[in-house]
Amino acid sequence: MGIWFDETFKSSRFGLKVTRTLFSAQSPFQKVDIFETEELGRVMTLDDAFMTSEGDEFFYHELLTHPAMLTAKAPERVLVIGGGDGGTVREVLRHASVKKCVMIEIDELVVRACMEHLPTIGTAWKDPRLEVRFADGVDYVKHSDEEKYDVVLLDGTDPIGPGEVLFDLEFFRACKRMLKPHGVMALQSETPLLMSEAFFETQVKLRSLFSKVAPYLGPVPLYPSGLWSWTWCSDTQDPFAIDEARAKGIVDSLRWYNLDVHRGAFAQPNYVRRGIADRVGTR
Ligand code: SPD
Repeated sequence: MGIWFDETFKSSRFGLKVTRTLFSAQSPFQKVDIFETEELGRVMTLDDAFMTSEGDEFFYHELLTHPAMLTAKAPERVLVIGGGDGGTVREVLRHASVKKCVMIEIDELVVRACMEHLPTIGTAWKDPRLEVRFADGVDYVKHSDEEKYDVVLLDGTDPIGPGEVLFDLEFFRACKRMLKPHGVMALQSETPLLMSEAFFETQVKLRSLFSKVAPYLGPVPLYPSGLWSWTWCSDTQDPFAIDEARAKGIVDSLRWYNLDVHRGAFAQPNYVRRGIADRVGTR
């Protein structure tokens, strides 16, 4: 039988056969584990929930990053909240327009463990445009008086326990405060299937802050249900107005994202469309 690691989420369970434990420790914030698995290579869990795997991380990180980056106006300054495995900043730094990427991660142990054990995910740690700070992202966006950002990406954990604050209206308002007027924000917004209330409530909150809010969907086989969502927000930009010239320079190096995938991801399935309309009315 061997050893299995299962994530139990509500009354669902997804498991992977583990061949080796590479890292296991308790940080001041959470339990951090990194395993070797047969199917998806190295996998990180936080508090026993799957966060990323070598085998499927490209779905998540490419979809969190490129829709926002390619619909913002040649972004130079990018803020990433969370993202301790380094996958999101790796995708941000593919964009030649970026001069500065600040990543605010609360848990230094996660970054140190990922640097050592997940080097295929965090391939951009040494990029001179990247500044990693170990600090509370909520506190940063609420109180920082630093220069604003063209793109803000929220790569947090689930809205359960300590991660709940990352889905608060006041947190989203503070993130918007850190955006330039033409900025674009994107965040992971959970599974619209098994976490439908969190997904729909997030849509409602964001609609009270931004004039354009567009959820988009994609697969993340590692996460509960396998169907994941991200949400794109801006006051001025258009989620379908992709800067194709800039996209050309990067899509060949990607595994999931391309312009057709972008357009398809933003197509709204009926139950998502109805769920939003029921809560906020049609727009
Ligand atoms: N259910 C897991 C949701 C986790 C979202 N963040 C993952 C971090 C990957 N960089």
